Amino acid sequence: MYDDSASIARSDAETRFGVSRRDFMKFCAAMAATMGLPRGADAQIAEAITTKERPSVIWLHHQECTGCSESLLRSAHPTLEKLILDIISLDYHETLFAAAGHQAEAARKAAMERHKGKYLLVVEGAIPLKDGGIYCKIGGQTSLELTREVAEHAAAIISIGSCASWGGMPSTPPNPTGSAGVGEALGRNDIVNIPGCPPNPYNFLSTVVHFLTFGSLPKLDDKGRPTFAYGRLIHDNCERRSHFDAGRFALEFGDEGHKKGYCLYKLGCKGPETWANCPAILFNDAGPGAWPVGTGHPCIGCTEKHIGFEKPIHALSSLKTNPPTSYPRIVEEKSEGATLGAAALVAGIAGLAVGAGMKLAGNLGKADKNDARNGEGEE
Ligand code: FSX
Ligand code: SF4
Ligand code: F3S
Repeated sequence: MYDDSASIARSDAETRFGVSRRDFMKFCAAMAATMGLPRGADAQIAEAITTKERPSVIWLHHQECTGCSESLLRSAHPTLEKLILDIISLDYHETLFAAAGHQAEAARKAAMERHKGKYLLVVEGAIPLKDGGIYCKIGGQTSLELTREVAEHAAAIISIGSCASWGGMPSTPPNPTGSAGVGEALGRNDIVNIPGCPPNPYNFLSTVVHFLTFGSLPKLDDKGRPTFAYGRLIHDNCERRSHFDAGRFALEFGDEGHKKGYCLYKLGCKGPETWANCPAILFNDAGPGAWPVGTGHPCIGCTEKHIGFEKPIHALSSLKTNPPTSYPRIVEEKSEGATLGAAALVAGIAGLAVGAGMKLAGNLGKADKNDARNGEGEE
């Protein structure tokens, strides 16, 4: 049960965000479950979102395709998109801003001044370092100069996408512009990296919500990635894993094994050396199997430094885990995450909560009549 303050927060949410209390609480539960937080954290999140000042976000773009912004802001459910823009105060974003030129730069400087030491800097895209950084300039400044200027008084810096995390696609060898990630470009190791090309929006959003709720960043791994999202090997959570363990592989696209949903290891799947929650939380609320391997394509390791964009797509992956001594049954079903009803029960169990959280999030914006079915099965 929720305490009184959370109840107040929930009714505030209805008037302030214009979404039903039920949808709002589902969203908060999804964030808590995605992060593997203990039961009750959803109420804390709800209270923080409704009572605290929205964090000012300054969002810079460098060498990239804008896929990170696209995947975050073009969600399947208008409710979610609306909530994102209500949770953060997006004070500067080069591709979304209606203002242009001097007006846009003035807005950035005003936000930096007003929220000095408190704003979040989000960087999308790699920073070219070669030849004085001339290969990407905004408002007369190089990417490096602009990022340094905004980073100086930021409360925290988040690199969204593999480009900003460690160079990603623009840094693919031979890397003609000397592209690097934000950490390398600024010489800092305190930056949160949310890699992926594009990254799953829930991983970014959960990080921001953690910052807003607890005033701190989530636990990070040695590559600066939140462990709640990048703490497990894709291979260990893949719905095709039983085929791998039993030695059943697709050898060519479209062959019998591929049609039967066999393991994609021999087509170059990098799941065995890539840490991410893709099979658990899926993408774009598009239903079961909505992740690269689920659609029949090998994982290219887009969240993994020195794998995605460096290792050839069809090169065999290194194996970090060994097959078990006994073979499991053949599983043909695609991953679906956990059910909504299960989410309420497992919110404190990190391993399951990730899938549960996404299932909750996936149901955002749906009519309440659908809720009766959740917990019993999937549509
Ligand atoms: Fe694109 Fe973002 Fe890839 Fe990079 O995502 S989806 S090229 S990680 O910076 O816009
Ligand atoms: Fe899944 Fe790829 Fe591992 Fe096969 S190699 S089980 S397709 S992650
Ligand atoms: Fe990327 Fe592999 Fe996930 S390609 S989206 S890390 S399944």
